[in-house]
Amino acid sequence: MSRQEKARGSRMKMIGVGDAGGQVVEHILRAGWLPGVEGVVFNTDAVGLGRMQLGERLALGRSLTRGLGTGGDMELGRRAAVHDADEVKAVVADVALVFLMVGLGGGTGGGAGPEIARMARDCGAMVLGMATLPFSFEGERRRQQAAQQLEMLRQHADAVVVIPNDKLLKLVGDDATALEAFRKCDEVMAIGARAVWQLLARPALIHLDFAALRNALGGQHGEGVVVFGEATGADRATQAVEALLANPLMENGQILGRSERVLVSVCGGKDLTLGEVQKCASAVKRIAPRAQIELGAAVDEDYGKKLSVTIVASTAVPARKPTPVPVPVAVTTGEAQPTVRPAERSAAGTVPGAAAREVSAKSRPKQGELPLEKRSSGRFENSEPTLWEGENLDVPTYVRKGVALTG
Ligand SMILES: Nc1nc2c(ncn2[C@@H]2O[C@H](COP(=O)(O)OP(=O)(O)OP(=O)(O)O)[C@@H](O)[C@H]2O)c(=O)[nH]1
Ligand SMILES: [Mg+2]
Repeated sequence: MSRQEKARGSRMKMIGVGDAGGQVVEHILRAGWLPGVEGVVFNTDAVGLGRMQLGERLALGRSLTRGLGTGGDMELGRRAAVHDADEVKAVVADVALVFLMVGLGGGTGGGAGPEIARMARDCGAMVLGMATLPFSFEGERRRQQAAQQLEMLRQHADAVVVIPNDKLLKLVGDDATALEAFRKCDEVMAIGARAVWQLLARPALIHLDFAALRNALGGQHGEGVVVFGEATGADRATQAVEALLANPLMENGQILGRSERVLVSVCGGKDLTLGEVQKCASAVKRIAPRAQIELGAAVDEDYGKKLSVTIVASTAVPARKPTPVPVPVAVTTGEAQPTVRPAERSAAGTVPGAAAREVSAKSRPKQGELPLEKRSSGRFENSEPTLWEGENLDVPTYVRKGVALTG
């Protein structure tokens, strides 16, 4: 059976690699959006893995990292995957389609992710990568590392949907917490995966085979955008498209004007008509005149009277923008604040696009030094630190979190 044939009607898995990838998989499992699709999370960081509640959780490279994560070291992440190749292959064996979720820029998702994609393809699976690019405020080194990782992921996956986190700030606004921003990233990736899954796993009204899917999502594209709109009622097709266009990520439709390829996935209940699908497709075509459009439509009985239209569009490679100045490290001179990872921040932690905003003179913390031991960034000691609201993400998680080592 060819890989293409296997992609329909056979097993699908979503695999999250690293902390961000794990969060996305957990989000999808919790929402129940991809019924029947198994979720697996690989992480070199035992603490991160322990936070996951759903799906199969597998430690990667434990003997290399002692369960402490890679601290942004992508070569260590890559070696961890190679070291545990047997475990990875056991997960991807007999799987037809793998949704591989990673947040690029760190060591595990970005380093191990492309290796896992390669192994999955070697085992005969189709691999659809869904990857985020770091926020600008995460620093130049992380950005460059993410660009390198994206190249590798594109080499090994059949197709990659790339979502730049910076774009998602439009959805949450400057006042959002880091946690809200990351949950929005999780959601956007989940919506993209669901749109593809619906076309492959649900009865098709307009069949889209994997070759067309790969055509729509693959290739050397620039940025991606995943947007979704849904509606019920008499004119639900038009209204679903209007809801989609109202999404800030659409930039009033301009993003489609710049898009080269667009996947349009229409889904509805049993009463979905070809006329409605046609209406959605024509509306997208009008706004994306230069794009090659791949259209698929599926029937999902659970939809009832609802109709949804999701687009996954990719634009040409954008020009590089100058990188903003990194957020300065500011600590209060009083009691030390507990350190938390970005994904764990509570409502008190704001999105650092936000963090770079002016802090009122009254609340501005004084610069000072905490009476802590010097934290080593290991091999990144002499390079630009990856700062997150004053926290250096290159410092191993266990050091940042003050986790005591045993054995
Ligand atoms: N969607 C999402 N993205 C996140 C989250 N946390 C971090 N990120 C993004 O993902 C990138 C990679 O970070 P992590 O996933 O924490 O890194 P990792 O893959 O676990 O790698 P190491 O921790 O360096 O071993 C970051 O630079 C952020 O841009 C999250 O909870 N959700
Ligand atoms: Mg991690």
